[in-house]
Amino acid sequence: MQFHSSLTQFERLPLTTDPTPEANPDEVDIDKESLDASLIRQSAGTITSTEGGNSLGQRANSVTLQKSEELRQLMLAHCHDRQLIILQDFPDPDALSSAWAYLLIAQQYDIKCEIVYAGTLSHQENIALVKLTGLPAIRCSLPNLKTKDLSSYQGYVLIDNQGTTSGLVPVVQQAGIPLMAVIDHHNLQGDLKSEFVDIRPAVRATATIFTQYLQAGLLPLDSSINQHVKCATALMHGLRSDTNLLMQAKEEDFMAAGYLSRFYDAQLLNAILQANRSKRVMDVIERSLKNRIVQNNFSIAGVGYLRYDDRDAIPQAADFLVTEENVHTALVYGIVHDEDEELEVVVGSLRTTKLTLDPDEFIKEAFGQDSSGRFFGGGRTSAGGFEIPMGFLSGSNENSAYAKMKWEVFDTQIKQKLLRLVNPKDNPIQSE
Ligand SMILES: [Mn+2]
Repeated sequence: MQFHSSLTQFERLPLTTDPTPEANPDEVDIDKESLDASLIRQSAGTITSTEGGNSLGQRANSVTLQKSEELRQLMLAHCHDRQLIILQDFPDPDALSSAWAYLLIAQQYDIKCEIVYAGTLSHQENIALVKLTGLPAIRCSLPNLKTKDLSSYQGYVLIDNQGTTSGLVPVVQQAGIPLMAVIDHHNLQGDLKSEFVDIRPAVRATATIFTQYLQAGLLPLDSSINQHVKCATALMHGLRSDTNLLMQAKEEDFMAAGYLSRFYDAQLLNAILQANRSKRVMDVIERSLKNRIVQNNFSIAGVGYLRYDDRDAIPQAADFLVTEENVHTALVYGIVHDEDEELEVVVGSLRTTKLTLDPDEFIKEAFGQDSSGRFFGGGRTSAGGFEIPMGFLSGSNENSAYAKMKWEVFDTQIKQKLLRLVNPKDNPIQSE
């Protein structure tokens, strides 16, 4: 059973309002340059760029029109279906808002969607986002999913993930529910058999892709409809948080933000961003500061044990540590304990401002794969994460000597694996 995913969520807002500005590394161009734009328009049928096609880059525009039309066809073919939209176990604003946009598009075709995730919303801003906008995402733990009548769903959809970060996916697969659509901007994680695929690693946020769908006419936003305003606000939040407050945004993301700016509610967004950190999250950040070691511009900190609900403190601590002078990469990790299931997992986050460091490569290289060939983690531009299940060693922490010893073993092992890459003298695997 793979309750915990091999990747963790990567999308976080920085702790300070002063993140290091950075340019973007070269990336794979997946646009279909060779496609004749006029042909695409022709095949696009009823899809028209209602909001000024010349405002988007030509190539981006043609990919958008083609994908929007494909998605429209998919929805037409599945009218009246019930679908599960599965998010990563710990969904972020990009995933949540994009899923909501999918749900609203699908509603027009009488497709009933349920947005589910297995873990928790542990970031204070995510909780605020869901509460303040009424975003219809539901926690569905693994045991919960097993009690559901899965045969009533005709398909499932993966948004802002490719199934590798959700514990729910194996269960849904086992139940024989077909994969309808995958819409994501992370690097391709493996073979996917899906009716519709739109994976664009060059785009900074899945919210950008969805905004383009809306703009292409899949759901024209209307500022007199409250739900549209709230969804636009959520998408704006998702887009901003995945682009480091637009600092890593590219033209397409800015275009999308520009479009959303006509509909979103700035006050509502402000209220979401005002959400405060809990004391426990602050304590984890404090531990990361105390425990950090800095070597070769890498800041590495183990923070010990955390409750499941505070898991998000780890990426927030990494966001903070990477802001230190002379640090380009921060790695923070801890043992997350799930009281309900007596499960423990080592969770870690990486943040980098170093253009030549690929978080996906770095984490895969550092921690390798489990016995079934699954990587313990991966990443996208400037951020990455990992999860290492502790299996048999989980629990029994009431014996404090044992708990302490267990932490020390994991702490030492993780540091060893990281320092192997951080100190190129010891090992020639370079990040340049
Ligand atoms: Mn994302």
